[in-house]
Amino acid sequence: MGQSNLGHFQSQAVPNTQSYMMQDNQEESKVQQEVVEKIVTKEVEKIVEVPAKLHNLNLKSKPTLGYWNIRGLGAQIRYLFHYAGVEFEDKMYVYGPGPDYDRSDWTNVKFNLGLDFPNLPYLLDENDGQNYKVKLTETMAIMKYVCAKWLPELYQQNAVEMSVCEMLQDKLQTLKQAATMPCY
Ligand SMILES: N[C@@H](CCC(=O)N[C@@H](CS)C(=O)NCC(=O)O)C(=O)O
Repeated sequence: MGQSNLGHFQSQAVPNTQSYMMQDNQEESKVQQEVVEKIVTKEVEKIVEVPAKLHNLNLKSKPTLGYWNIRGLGAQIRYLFHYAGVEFEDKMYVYGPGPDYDRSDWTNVKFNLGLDFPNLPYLLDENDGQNYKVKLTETMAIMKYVCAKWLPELYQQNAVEMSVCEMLQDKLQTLKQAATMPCY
């Protein structure tokens, strides 16, 4: 709780930010180059090519999905969990009735969950007994994580299939944006 998620990855892949900022330009581009190489050769390779089962992720872990007690952006993630047969905690925050629309059920905890970009929906996963190693927001990032971990056949078979998924996502997003406001 309260611990930044990015720190976990920075400590593995990115050099100390402060000393990095103090480098002169030449030194800076060398460091930058090293970071990029490290990310491209190690991190991306790991994410794109290695099956989820080999990521040392616990496929039996029980994730927590946080969202309002409505369908909204939460429904698609709930459907995905049901489709994958993954048991999850469906933490629903109460959105108060008008005219006040009290959001305090969420805002009271919003900045205490260790989320880098606190928002709803969020996903907490991979609890090691004390902390969640995975703390995500952004609906699409959450859905891709769920697929990469539990349903790799839907998303990350290879670069071509993945890019087709990305393309469809962007097209659907445009369609959805056009439909959402008129619906509300
Ligand atoms: N880009 C974000 C948007 C998330 C968002 O707008 N969440 C709304 C509900 S649909 C919210 O009430 N967030 C809580 C907050 O802003 O504190 C995503 O796709 O997940």
